[in-house]
Amino acid sequence: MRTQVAIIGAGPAGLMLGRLLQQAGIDNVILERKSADYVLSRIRAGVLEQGTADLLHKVGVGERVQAEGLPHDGIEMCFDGDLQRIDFTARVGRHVTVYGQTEVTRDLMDARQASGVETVYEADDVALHDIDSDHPHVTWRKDGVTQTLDCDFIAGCDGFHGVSRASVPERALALFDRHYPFGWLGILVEKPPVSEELIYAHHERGFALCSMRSLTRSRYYVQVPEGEKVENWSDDRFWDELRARINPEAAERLQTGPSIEKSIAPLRSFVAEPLRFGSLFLAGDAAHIVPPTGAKGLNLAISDVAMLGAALAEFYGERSKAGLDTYSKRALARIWKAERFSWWMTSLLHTFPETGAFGRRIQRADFDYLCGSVAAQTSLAENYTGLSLD
Ligand code: RFL
Ligand code: PHB
Repeated sequence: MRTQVAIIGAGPAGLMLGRLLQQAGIDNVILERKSADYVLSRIRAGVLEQGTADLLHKVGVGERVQAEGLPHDGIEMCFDGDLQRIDFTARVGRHVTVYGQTEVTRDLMDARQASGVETVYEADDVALHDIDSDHPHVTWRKDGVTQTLDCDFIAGCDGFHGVSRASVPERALALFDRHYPFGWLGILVEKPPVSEELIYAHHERGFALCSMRSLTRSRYYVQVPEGEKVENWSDDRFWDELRARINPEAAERLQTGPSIEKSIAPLRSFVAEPLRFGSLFLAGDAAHIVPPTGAKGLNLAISDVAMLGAALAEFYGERSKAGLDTYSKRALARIWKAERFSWWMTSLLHTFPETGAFGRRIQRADFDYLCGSVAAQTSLAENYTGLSLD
């Protein structure tokens, strides 16, 4: 088998890149380790930057996000019960859209299937070969049979635990990593959200987030210590903890019910540099991880492939390597800004076992500064709604 671009991974990065390439007339095949149903069952991100929603429209899959996505003009920040709204529209004239990652993935998968472009699901033992040459190839096993795909380029869109980054020789990558000593326990519940907008709450008991998937389905998170087990959290314990951490008016309004999903996600910051090794390009979680506090992971995956897709289109359309040669540098410049913002939101809103009373006073000062400064609110709004691609 032969294609122009082999894409590893059918998450949002791989599927969006596939769509962009298809629209530019570039042949591509996606190889995904899991089944389509499994990919769609992962509950993850919920907030789309304006640029992400715009790109869904641009590539012709914007119908559902337009009809079902919830435009949000701001967020509520809460510190020990005190509330401050950050008004995105007033500060930067932009908004975000609440629309689940699962739905983004479904829209892209449906469009891909309808257009007949090849995706191989349940591809076992995907392996990358000759990535330091102009003639790489990929092998995998399906139903016990080994298959080979020759290509010009490989796009590693296979997430943090994928095979692509692991195929680059160790000496060729610099890794930057920050570990946080806590995770997020999240639940999904078939109840209307507690508030029209998301509430990000700092409390001495720990961080809490009130989010949503629709007007009838809510997503809530609480910070839990590293190593905590989901089995230790009955629904009742979760609701009591959430109520204790958010502002009293919201706690009073909160509608609880049986959880339909409950899981713990670890938090980390991570960047691998550079994003190119020979004919392999890394994009999305394969190259970087942000803690979810800034709602940036999915959006960064999409902005990476927007740049990579344009660079590949330039290569095939104009025979220019300029975009491919600068992809890593351009994407990393934006990635590090999102890393900084996600780290800052995490630092402001979580309790850190080691920082003590001084650290808490600094966090309070950071929150008070945000409340009193239009410049600080503008900075938050600019980053949260998404920086431009350049
Ligand atoms: P994905 O989504 O992990 O997709 C990678 C795909 O590659 C496949 N794969 C392989 N395929 C073939 N061979 C192999 N060897 C393979 N190894 C892996 C996998 O099965 C998978 O299908 O990466 P991608 O496309 O880069 O997308 C990144 C996003 O999924 C991620 O950044 C976000 O979910 C992060 N995130 C959030 N991002 C936001 O922008 N806004 C949010 O509100 C937000 N909330 C979150 C989040 C992530 C969370 N968790 C669980 C980590 C909330 C949570 C709780
Ligand atoms: C979510 O709804 O899952 C969500 C929203 C905002 C975040 C993280 C996760 O910052």
